[in-house]
Amino acid sequence: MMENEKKPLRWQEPGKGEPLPVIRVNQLGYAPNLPKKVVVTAAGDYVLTDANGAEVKHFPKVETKEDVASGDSVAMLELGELQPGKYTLTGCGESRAIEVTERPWQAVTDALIKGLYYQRCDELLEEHAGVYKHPACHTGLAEEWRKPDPPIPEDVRAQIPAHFLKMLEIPLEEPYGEAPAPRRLKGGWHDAGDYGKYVGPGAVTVAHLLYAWKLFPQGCSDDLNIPETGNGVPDILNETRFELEWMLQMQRGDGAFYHKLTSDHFPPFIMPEDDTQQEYLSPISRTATADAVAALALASRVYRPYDAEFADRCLSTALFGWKWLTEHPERRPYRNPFELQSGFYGDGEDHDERFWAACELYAATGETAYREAAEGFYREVRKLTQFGWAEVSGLGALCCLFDLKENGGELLYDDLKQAFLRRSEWALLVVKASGYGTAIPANDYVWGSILTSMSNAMAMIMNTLLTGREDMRDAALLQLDYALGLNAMDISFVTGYGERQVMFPHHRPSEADGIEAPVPGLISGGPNNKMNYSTVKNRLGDIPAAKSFIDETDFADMNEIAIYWNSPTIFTAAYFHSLCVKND
Ligand code: 9MR
Ligand code: ZN
Repeated sequence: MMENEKKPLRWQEPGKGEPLPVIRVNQLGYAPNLPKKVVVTAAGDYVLTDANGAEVKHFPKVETKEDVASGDSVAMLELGELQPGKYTLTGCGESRAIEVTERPWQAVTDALIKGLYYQRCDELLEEHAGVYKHPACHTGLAEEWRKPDPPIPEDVRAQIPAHFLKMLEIPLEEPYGEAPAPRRLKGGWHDAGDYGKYVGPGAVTVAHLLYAWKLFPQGCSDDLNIPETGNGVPDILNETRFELEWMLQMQRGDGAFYHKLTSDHFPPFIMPEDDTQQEYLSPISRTATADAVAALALASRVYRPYDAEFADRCLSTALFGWKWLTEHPERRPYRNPFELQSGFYGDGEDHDERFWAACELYAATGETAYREAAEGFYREVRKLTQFGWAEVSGLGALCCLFDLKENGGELLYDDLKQAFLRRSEWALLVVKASGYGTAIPANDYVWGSILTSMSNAMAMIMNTLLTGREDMRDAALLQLDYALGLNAMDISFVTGYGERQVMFPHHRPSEADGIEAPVPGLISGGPNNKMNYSTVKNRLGDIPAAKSFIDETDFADMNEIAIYWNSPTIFTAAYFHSLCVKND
């Protein structure tokens, strides 16, 4: 089943073309026993009718109020309990179809996981990838990057922004021993719209997937039509292992992990098999090392029932990485070589990564030394509800709250739980402050704002799992709704899904493959009004934050896709899909 038909609709720049519809919905529909929230952007009377035209619900004299992030005047309507069926909401001279089905998000949940399969650095066969097949890619031998930075001429230095100059003051990490022979690394996912592979972001993605599977196995399909389907291992674990096998190859001889494996420039918009630039193993980083340790320790637990040899390999690699970390306790952010101009993923703090790693090692081994280490780092972590590539405290919280539980003791369980619950209240407040129910503060539409929404969704789902609170669950559901169309642009951010979907993501294969529809199951980073290129400013002018978005390939800062944006969406979608399965 391929979603390769290009839909005629595409998003239009604000103020141009047809006005957007007054009624905004989750374009994939709603589940019978969960809230069904829609947003209307004009005051007036609204009527919900069923397939026979009979009135089901009347919303008289709906009043709107301003949504700060979008500048729209909006009201949110709750459609209430509805039997599966086709409905129509009518008001202000417009109608919109609304569908209620038993499993509205099954297909998109599966597609988001399958989206990672399409990111595999590998040959994609027609039987699994359909028209998106391609030959093997990035098959050359990677070299370790050992070039010292060239001196920067004074006139160039004068033009370099201060924060960048500060970064250049950090010494490059020392290489270890003799330069290793160039070697071929296999597998791993292409990170995003580029073909680089980065250990930290990969580890975070792995964790989202493994926890999604641990907490909501019923939400994760075992029939994704990937090469391993039917091998007796759940497909979400099959897909995740593809990244883990690559990560295992990213450990340096002394236990540290290379930060990334990339070429020294982003390639043009060509297919992966045509990207034959030299790939480099970058210098190591402490964040990458701790992230890999954590993900591999977690993997050792998850995969043990299926493959003890693989589990052992993950654990021994993690332990070796941890040894390096304990021998290198001083903080040092990743220092990128000046001329290795791929993604940076610089992160000034590594206590959250070390915290997460220590938690996972304690869970994997039961040894108190790891618990003590985790307790030490816990005193310094604050952002327990964040799950992105830079801030991983939330992943440590997942481990403590759902795996270690009471074994975590007073600090890592009782105290952490209270702190976590307190912090997740903030996510709920953000949702309540937003007219569209979006968990992105109006002043925080950053590069990859979808991560903020989904990170908060994860936190609110964890809250509801711990407390049973429905307000938290419902606010989390609004984030899935947001991704699938309940937003200021009436757009579904997931390629291949929804009535008006992202069609031109910043994604090299989608542009280069000659196929009209983009590769399906990939989520766009969404609106960003912080780092917009000057071309964006020229095009959009002074547009509200939640509308700082252009569905065009050029705009990496708004419309790129990334593995670690798919994965928290998978966590969220799998949770809600699992509720539908249970309700059956
Ligand atoms: O997701 C990253 C975002 O948080 C940063 O603001 C941005 C700029 O540094 O980089 C993003 O990551 C990109 C990475 O550097 C290279 N591959 C594509 C990633 C997604 O845009
Ligand atoms: Zn590749």
